[in-house]
Amino acid sequence: MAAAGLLSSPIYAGRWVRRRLSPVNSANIEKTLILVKPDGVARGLTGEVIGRIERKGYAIVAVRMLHADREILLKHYAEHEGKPFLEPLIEFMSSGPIVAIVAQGNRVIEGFRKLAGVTDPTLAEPGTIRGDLARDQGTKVIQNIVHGSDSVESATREIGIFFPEL
Ligand code: IDP
Ligand code: MG
Repeated sequence: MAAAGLLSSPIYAGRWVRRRLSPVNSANIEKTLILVKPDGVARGLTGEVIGRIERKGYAIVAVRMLHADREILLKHYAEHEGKPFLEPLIEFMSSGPIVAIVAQGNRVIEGFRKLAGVTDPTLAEPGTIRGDLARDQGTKVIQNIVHGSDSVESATREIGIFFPEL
């Protein structure tokens, strides 16, 4: 009763709403680059991925569907140069259309990686995109529905590759 009384007071409710909606530390507002990979697009999971990002509360600030070529993918996956899965990865990522998304929010880089789950879909926790929607298919490259930037530096670099106009 007392709590309801407090919340129904316009001044208190206004403060409560502001506290809940505004980030405590606005310095942590980030952008991240998310890709729905060819397996996700082919299976009609683009809406599911975007829905999960939105339901978590992050803002979608840009979306683009494209068929990525080798050149753009070599740039995007530069950190994996020399690894045995790079060639199969490039082949897989260029096998069909992908959807590139920029999401924004407080600590969105870490937050989206939590939503995605770990790289190996067999080990990804149920409740995550990879844990719920992907499985080991015995392919040379792990097909796991989504990519998400792993640091502020990667996010800036990757957004520049897929959205040079931003
Ligand atoms: P991440 O996507 O979880 O950040 P990364 O290590 O950056 O994982 O690898 C990029 C992508 O390369 C993965 O999402 C997956 O598709 C593929 N990949 C990573 N490690 C392996 C591996 O050991 N074997 C096959 N494919 C892999
Ligand atoms: Mg990565």
